[in-house]
Amino acid sequence: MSTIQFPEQLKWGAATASYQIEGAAKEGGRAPSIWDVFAHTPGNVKNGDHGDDACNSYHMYKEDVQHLKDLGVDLYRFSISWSRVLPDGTGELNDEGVAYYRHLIDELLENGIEPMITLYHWDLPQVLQETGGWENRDTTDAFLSYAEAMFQAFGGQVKKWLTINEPWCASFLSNYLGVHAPGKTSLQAAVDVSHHLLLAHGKAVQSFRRLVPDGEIGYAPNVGWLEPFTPDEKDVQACRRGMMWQKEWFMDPVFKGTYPETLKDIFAEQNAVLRMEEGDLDIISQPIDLMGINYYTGSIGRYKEDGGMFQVEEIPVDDRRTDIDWPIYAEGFYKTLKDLHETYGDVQLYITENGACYNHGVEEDGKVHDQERIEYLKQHLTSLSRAIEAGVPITGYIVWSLLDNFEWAEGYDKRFGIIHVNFDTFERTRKDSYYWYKETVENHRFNL
Ligand code: JJW
Repeated sequence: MSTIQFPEQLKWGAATASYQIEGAAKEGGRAPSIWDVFAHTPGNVKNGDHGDDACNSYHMYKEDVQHLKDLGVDLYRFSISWSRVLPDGTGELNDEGVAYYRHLIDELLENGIEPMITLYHWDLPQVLQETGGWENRDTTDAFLSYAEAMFQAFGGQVKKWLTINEPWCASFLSNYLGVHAPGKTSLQAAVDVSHHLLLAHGKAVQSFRRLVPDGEIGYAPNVGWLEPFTPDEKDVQACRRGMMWQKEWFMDPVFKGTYPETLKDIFAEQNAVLRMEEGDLDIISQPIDLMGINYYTGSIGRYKEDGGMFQVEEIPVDDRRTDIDWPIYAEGFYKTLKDLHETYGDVQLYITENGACYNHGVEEDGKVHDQERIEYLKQHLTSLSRAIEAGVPITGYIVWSLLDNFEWAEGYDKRFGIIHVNFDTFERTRKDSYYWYKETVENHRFNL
């Protein structure tokens, strides 16, 4: 038996997002977001599921904070529902919505848990979608005013902030692949959205320096690892193109003030052009304090002539998959962290999401025996520990997710929680993985 040991100062956390857990979609003055509209349109989400009630965390946040407290984590990463605090998208704050987050933050702090706020976790106010959503450059200013209002309201108590969660999902998956809200299938729309998300990020960072001078801010891109099938240059380049889509497209502008030319050219071949204004890249490349990495999966990439825009075919490393069908590749997590450090230097990294979908239910003994999730976490935390030992500056690890929740287009069938949720009664049941994580957090180590 070997032991995996973590530094004492590594911070541990658990994460959720507003639309996935809050429910109370029509309560407290909240207005609809693009996800309310998308989920209520038949055919978009499995089983016709939607976030109207979700985990009912809006009403049960005190219980949820107790689960966090008993878990022993340092951090709780949650997101703010923009349309709950600003039902018109901009303008007048909804006091009731602001009060909900204030109570949540107070509850966390009283229990010794540090809040980490994500400003944008995909739930754009629908009213802003009606004027073009993220395709409209004006939305970046709407985001800025929302961000400023939140910095002013909570910046005194909350010192860790993330602007945008998984910008690849919010742009390409949502506007080109059509899988997430608003469900468009236009590459030009997706390219515009990706630029505007980054611009909105940059604008918020600028203003954060003024409004929360003692705080730390960053964003949370998702990265799926791809590695070449053979050392053949064709496979190597195919993987580079595939990786570029999630990695360089969303990181080069922030860390280097450029977009990757190769990708601009590929998009242009599809008649999608990157439209920018003078000075945009200066705003986007504002220095940030931390980068959040969301890692779930990795694959082998192989050159394929008719393999889509990037001429790459993704092949699973082996046949191990989670219940959402994503290949398991823990080695890719280590390689991702090493690679990001080598490419972008010494930016402080938080793993803002990592976790696994397994759909175990509550058994007759009243427990949830999710051994597979524990194995997934062990493998990925082993990679994390190796990356730390190799000198990658990693400050925190935040598991996705505290609770089973509304898994977007997959609905409630796909469970990522370390706590089981019964979506009829909202009853929470701590899974075996909860107890395993608790012990790991407590001891800063686990046994393989
Ligand atoms: C890709 C589907 C091909 C969330 C994807 C679908 C294939 C046409 C999990 N991270 O719930 C990526 N998540 O809210 C944020 N991350 O393609 C948090 N990425 O389409 C978690 C889904 C995802 C995806 C889901």
